[in-house]
Amino acid sequence: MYSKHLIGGAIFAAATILAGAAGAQTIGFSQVGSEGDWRPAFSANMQETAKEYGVDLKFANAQGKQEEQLRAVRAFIAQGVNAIVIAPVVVTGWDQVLREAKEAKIPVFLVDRDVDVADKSLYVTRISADFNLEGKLAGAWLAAASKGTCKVVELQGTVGSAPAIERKKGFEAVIGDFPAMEIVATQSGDFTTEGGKKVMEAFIKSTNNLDGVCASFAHNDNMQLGAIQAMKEAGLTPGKDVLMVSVDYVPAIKEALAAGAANASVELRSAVGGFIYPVILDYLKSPTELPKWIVIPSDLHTAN
Ligand code: GYE
Repeated sequence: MYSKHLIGGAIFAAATILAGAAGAQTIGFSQVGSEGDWRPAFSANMQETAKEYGVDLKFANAQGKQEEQLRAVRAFIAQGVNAIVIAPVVVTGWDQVLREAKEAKIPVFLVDRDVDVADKSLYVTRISADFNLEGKLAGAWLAAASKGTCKVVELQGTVGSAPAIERKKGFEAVIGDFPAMEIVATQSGDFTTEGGKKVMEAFIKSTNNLDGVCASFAHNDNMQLGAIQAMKEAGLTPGKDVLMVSVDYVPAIKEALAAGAANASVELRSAVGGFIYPVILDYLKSPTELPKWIVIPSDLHTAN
């Protein structure tokens, strides 16, 4: 025997599904890849929150390759999705495919990383953190922690990516004000733990065990975690011998902060579907001109 309650519930559920189906928006999301710990957390949040907003999300993982992203975006255009979301691997090479989306009248939203296009009307808006500010926060923390005297090794993110470009610029802008602060070695570790480990191993060799080096600035936590491993293997004490500052604030760096192996991390929020979907859905309901950048705040976290 069915209770009234159960039947009522079933009718409500059916109505919700129907309403959802009638109004469901299909959104194609071309994601960078699954490098590091931050990116998969961001992907998972985008997939989970899509359900909450009744979005039918077509998710494409480009495995770090721009060609894959171009293919995915063209496939979304061919499928006639309602909107396209792109987290672009690198800033260049987007003009043509964005023109194709515009011709197909499919609005494009950038998330996380940026593109470098002359015609900004090719996308509606970008919803992301301020990578330049993240670099500045890291630089300002280090200037204070080192009292303005510090030789820095830098582990850069993916070459040509917006966060690698902007975090470096922001960091340099701040330390440039301190005559006794300088970057003595810099190399890309491609935002991965393995990449960071290799780069730090090379720095350890080229600087005679980080002799005179006061800090490691990594464009993301995963590279810093790799660097921490490399330093420990070389008998060094990260967090003490060398100040460790990075970006993302993933769970593993929180552990390193608690253990004293890392000193500071700038948080890049990964649970941002709740910022992103309302912007897209409101726009689809009534398209209006939006600011070209909707900024998600960043926070600095230190060990104590
Ligand atoms: O910091 C890094 C990821 O694009 C800002 O990409 C993002 C960066 C993030 O690989 O961990």
